[in-house]
Amino acid sequence: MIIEVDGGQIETRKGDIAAQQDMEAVVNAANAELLPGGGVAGALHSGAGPALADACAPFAPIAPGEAVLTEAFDLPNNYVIHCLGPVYGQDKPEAELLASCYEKALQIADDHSISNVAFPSLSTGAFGYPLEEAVGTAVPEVLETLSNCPNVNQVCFVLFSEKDLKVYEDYLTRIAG
Ligand code: AR6
Repeated sequence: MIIEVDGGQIETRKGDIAAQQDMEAVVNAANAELLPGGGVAGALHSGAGPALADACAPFAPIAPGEAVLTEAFDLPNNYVIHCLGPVYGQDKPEAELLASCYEKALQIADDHSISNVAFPSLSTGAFGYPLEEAVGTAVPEVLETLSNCPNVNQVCFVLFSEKDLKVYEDYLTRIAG
């Protein structure tokens, strides 16, 4: 689904974050060391090739809530923005740290004149953040930050399952309505 919001467009789609041909930047659900891992990080590093880990090395380690930018190498994008989401129940305050990832990623995109950015659902896989709770932080933060990022026109949430997509779409339908 696509909704028009203050400052641009929000889109949701089901898919693989490593296969987003039309996005200038994709966001990585990274680990602190910015190394290849499972889930999103595994998919992006394997799509980008080993040069991505080399490009990440000078920035590591990063703290929960932080974001850093690299090239995207063999991915079909220009940039990867690596975010370290909070581990649920461990890195606190979780909601603030999760919001910070979305805010900083969009600010970095804006600073680099990146017009569209695709996010996975940060922290809701290996890091254990309950999806409904994460959506209630991620979406409002994106809406607020997007309105202050004149260069970013579109944010796309790329969800891996039909079930996750529905949670995002139900939330957006509620707030858009
Ligand atoms: N495309 C889109 N979404 C995906 C993909 C994909 N290819 N693969 C998984 N998801 P996760 P986290 C979904 O675990 O919770 C890594 O090992 C997944 O279903 O990738 O922030 C890193 O190295 C879930 O909804 O990220 C870190 O150590 C969401 O993306 C750690 O996991 C996030 O799942 C980060 O954990």
